[in-house]
Amino acid sequence: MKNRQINNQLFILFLFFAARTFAQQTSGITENIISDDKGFPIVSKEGKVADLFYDPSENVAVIRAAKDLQNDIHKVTGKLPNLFATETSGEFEINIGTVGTSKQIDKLISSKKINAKDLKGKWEIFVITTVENSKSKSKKQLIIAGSDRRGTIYGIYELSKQLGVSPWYYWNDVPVKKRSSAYVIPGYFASGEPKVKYRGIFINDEEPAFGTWARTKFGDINSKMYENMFELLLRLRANYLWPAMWGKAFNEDDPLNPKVADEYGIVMGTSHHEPMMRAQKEWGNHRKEYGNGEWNYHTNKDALLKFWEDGFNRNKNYDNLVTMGMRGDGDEPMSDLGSAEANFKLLEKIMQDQRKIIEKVTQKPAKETPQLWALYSEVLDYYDQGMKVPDDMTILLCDDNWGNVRRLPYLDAKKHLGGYGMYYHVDLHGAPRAYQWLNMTQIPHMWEQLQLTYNYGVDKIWILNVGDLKPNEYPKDFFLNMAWNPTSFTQDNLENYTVKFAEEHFGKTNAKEIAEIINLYCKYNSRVSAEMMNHKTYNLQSGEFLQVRDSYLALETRALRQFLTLDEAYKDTYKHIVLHPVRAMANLYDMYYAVAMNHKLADEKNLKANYWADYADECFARDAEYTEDYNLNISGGKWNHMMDQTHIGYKSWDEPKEGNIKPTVYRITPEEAKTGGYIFEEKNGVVAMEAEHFFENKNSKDTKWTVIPDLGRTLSGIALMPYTQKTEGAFINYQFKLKNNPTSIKVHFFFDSTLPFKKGGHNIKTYIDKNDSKTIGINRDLTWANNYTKMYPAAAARLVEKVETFKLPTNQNGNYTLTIEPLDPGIVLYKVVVDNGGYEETYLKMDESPYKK
Ligand code: REL
Repeated sequence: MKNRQINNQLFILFLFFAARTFAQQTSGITENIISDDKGFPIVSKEGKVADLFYDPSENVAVIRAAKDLQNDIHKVTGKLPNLFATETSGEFEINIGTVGTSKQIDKLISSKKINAKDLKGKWEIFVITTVENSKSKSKKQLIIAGSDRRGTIYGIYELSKQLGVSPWYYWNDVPVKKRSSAYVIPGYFASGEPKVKYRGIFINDEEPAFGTWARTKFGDINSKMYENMFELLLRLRANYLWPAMWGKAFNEDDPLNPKVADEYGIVMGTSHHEPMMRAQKEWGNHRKEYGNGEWNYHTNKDALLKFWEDGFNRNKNYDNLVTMGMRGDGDEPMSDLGSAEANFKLLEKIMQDQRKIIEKVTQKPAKETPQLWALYSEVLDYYDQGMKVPDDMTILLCDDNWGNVRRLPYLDAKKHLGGYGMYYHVDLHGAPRAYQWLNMTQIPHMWEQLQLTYNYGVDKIWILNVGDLKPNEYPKDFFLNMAWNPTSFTQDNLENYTVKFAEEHFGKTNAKEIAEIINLYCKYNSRVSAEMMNHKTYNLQSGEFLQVRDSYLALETRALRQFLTLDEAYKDTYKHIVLHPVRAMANLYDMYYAVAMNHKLADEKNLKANYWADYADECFARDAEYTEDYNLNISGGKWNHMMDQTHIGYKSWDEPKEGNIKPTVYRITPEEAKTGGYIFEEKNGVVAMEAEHFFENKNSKDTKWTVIPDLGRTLSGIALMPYTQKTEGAFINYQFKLKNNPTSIKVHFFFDSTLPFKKGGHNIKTYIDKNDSKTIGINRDLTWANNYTKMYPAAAARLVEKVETFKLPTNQNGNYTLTIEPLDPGIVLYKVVVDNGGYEETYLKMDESPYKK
């Protein structure tokens, strides 16, 4: 008996540790807990649906989220469960509740069916488990229990997500994954505490895109709109928001805003430079009521204190994380008091006074209201110079607006009690150039900087400037996932994260390819932002520009190929988060490449400049079409205006006010056009010259040197035409510069595989600077007698190569002219490569070397 007891105890201990291990594994990226047929039936195979219930005294935010679960089960399975504010008589029940509020959950803790340690006194933790019903052993309950209201809500949304409702269902129109039955696998699933306490976003730089979208869809950036945003935050296990503030006042524009935020359970703040829960715009709105003074603590202290007190008083009953301190009006530095010390002493005083207001309004010590002080821009200097911050206040460190953290706590210094936060950007309206159009951030960089951030003890607040939110869905998702559990991400599992993100949106089949496309476009975009790029960004001459443009076009092809075969249901979502960003940016690369080609060819007075001018114009027009397609066609126009951001033609940090500016291109008239004049330079031991890029040529009496565009493996061919006329007196030459003065040089000539249609074949005379003249037969041996060894191979290669070594004249300072005289008509020259030691066998016969004209 005794032994049995010990065994039982050991077994319970084992279960406990198994559960703990699971808890650790499941924090961050969670395991699958849903099955089609095993465990607790949310909807059974027979079509029976479990009831949902919560305690009548449960927090309104939990009740609201429980209603979402009710709807989500319906959306997924087609069965609408009952939702009761009391225990039901149903056979299977889903019991939703918060420790300390729900009597049922508290009982389960007392009866040790839920481990108290997993929930009590914890921040935003949840447990999902199945237990037997207390009233009848044949009845089962699925428990979603939270340590606090958000813990319970996160548990609810975890179940929703696992059932098949993506957190992004509204914002990315992700289709619900339908199933006829859904069971929760038996087990004890605990989320673990989030490693960062406040995790949130800042809607910023929201005009014209986000703002116009919201006004068109909801009438304003109002509580109807925010409901969707709050829900998204909760579904992504975030808890904190800095609302849009460009000429906007969250608490006044729609007085329901803060109330609704609270009904969702969101902690509200204001941006880094808007203290005491008041938007900067409110100062503009109410200045007169406060005596019409300045935004200056020196000259207008009493009015400002009153202004702040009124604002704080208005919001006192909600869950706030209060921005403290003060900057100049409109996110400017405060006026300089002459010395750094005087500046920060004033700031210290301002914060003390603000804290007095908090104490007066809340009737509690200031430390009981969460506060932050943001070290944005010049404010970091005050901190570095030793400004004193109250112990309980969180110091919000910042990045440089581009995703590089500016300052971290010193590892060996005494830890500031209020802890540290990080304000991070994936969007900027600022210097050196705004980036606001598409996502320009790559996850590996974000991870690298954020793991650094976390490892230096920054874990109280992580807040991300997401701009308009919409084109930044992916980095936002990553940021919030990482904020929940930074250490669950390593350099080796970042790719898995993207696959999971893709899977959540599009299902398993397409996920890997989508993840690769997303990662590649982020990588390409993080090289240079759309707004920063122009026709000079990449090196045209070296082939770099062609390479990056072609890579982007190849990526677009991959995205389009996938789009075409994708299930219809996913097409809108795919357009939002894959196809639009890829094709719009590929088009920009294509456009700037065309502009670069146009400028170069126009400079050379090459008529082909006109082709590239038209090409660039078409790309510009296509950009507008893509924008329109996104705005008007995705999900029936649901996202109208979300792509309104200007992104072409920036001349300073700020966007051109007249909208996208078409890049300047030049057109050449036939009268202006000039050919020849190319002088090549050696690069990597070779001088490779396309045949049409000659220095000089001379026609024979009745022929003309004629370029046959696109003939051959690379650029074109050049020949004396017509072929029926004699070639006497004609020549073409190539000028080049070698880095040294070799005594002899090898030259590779590449011709079209013309057969010896006239007896004796086709021949050229060739020499360098009138020295060492050679006569080369191009095709004499391409005869039937050699059909398998020479004729067919040349025909299949569509190329004839001849190699000749020339003695070089001395005293040339490296400058040479290679001349070719065709001795017969019908010879097409493709390319000439001078080998000064660097020739390599490549199929396209070496990239063209740099030249001047
Ligand atoms: O990106 C930032 O953090 C700031 O430039 C903005 O917060 C800024 O305050 C601006 O939107 C308006 O003032």
